[in-house]
Amino acid sequence: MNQLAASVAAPQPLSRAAHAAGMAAYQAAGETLAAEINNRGPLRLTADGQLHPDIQAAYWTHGYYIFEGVIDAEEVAALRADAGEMLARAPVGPEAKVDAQGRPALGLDYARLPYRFSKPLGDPWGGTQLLNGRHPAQMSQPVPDAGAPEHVVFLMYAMCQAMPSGLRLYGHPKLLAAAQSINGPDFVPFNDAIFVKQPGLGGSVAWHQDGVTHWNNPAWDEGIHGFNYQVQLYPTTPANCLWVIPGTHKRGKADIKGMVAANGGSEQLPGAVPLVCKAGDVTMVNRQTVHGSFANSSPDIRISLTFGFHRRRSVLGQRAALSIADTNAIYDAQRIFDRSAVIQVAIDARHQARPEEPAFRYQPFAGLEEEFRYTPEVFDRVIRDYNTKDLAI
Ligand SMILES: O=C(O)CCC(=O)C(=O)O
Repeated sequence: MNQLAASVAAPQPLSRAAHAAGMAAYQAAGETLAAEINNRGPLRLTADGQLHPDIQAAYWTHGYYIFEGVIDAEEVAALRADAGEMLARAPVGPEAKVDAQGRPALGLDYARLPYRFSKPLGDPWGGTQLLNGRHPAQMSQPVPDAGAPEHVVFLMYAMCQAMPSGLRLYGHPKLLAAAQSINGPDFVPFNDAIFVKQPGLGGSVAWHQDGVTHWNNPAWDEGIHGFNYQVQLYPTTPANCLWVIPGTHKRGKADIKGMVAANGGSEQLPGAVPLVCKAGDVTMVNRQTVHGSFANSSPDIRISLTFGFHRRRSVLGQRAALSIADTNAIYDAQRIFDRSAVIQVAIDARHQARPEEPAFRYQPFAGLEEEFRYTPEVFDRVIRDYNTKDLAI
């Protein structure tokens, strides 16, 4: 084969810089659309503690909302410090037992190891059967700059156990009030995961819808798979942030492979908007909204504390799914109660740290508050390994 034929047969893999440049026009179009929809603002509650009806309506119309300035600078600083510490104490690779300083890694004694890795700029889930096969199309995986490590931390679990500030965040009164308005006063937790998109290295999350349980349920509706918050610890940009396709939460199961094929095989799906935030902003994304994020070929870090909530009736009696599918657990009332107790303990942990802030009253634990104070004994009983009781659907 002559040299020309060889170069036609094997196109050069995309470099990090070429990937970044190739995103520019798509990012600009997404920002224009996001500005037109303008689905953002402060987290406003009514006098009786409901999420403002205008925000509820906007959320149900578009399948997402950006709450601006929810987390104050002091709390962001505490969260950054704890997340940074968690990152520093990660094992140096998926099989390693020590961190970069040679110390025993955090979480070796947790029931579920709290770290997941990706190849730099890789797509660990797209086009695989992992997580119920919900990421059907693989994203492009540019080649990182020289000197990149073999693996990078992609996800960190167990923030309520590993990060004191993470537990306090979980008890945030306004975020819980909004969860109550969307999912009802008996709302229940889902799980939590910290997405880490390191500059020039962070992997992509292929387009997907989160929910896997209720697509064929005769009682299916646009809220049946709940929603996720993402608390942003750093300003986000179109290059590193989460993207959503507004309105897709209403349309049932999306044919994502078909959408990519109809787009000429390009992952730059039309009609998507970037959720660009400042530090301390919080996004709320319906778990049925088509969403994803691209390889972080940009120079900016993103750390997003992600935690979700469901209607109780969406999880009661359901079988474990997604990252805990292999447990084959059924979510009975006891499991729901045990996992929901994390919310009540978080409320008290927050109240102890911020006594001047009105505490949220979580209806399922009304009258049980004394049993779920934040103490060392309760930490061991409720918080340690709490994520073995996640309620993924
Ligand atoms: O933040 C990201 O990049 C992905 C988040 C996501 O897919 C999710 O929360 O389900």
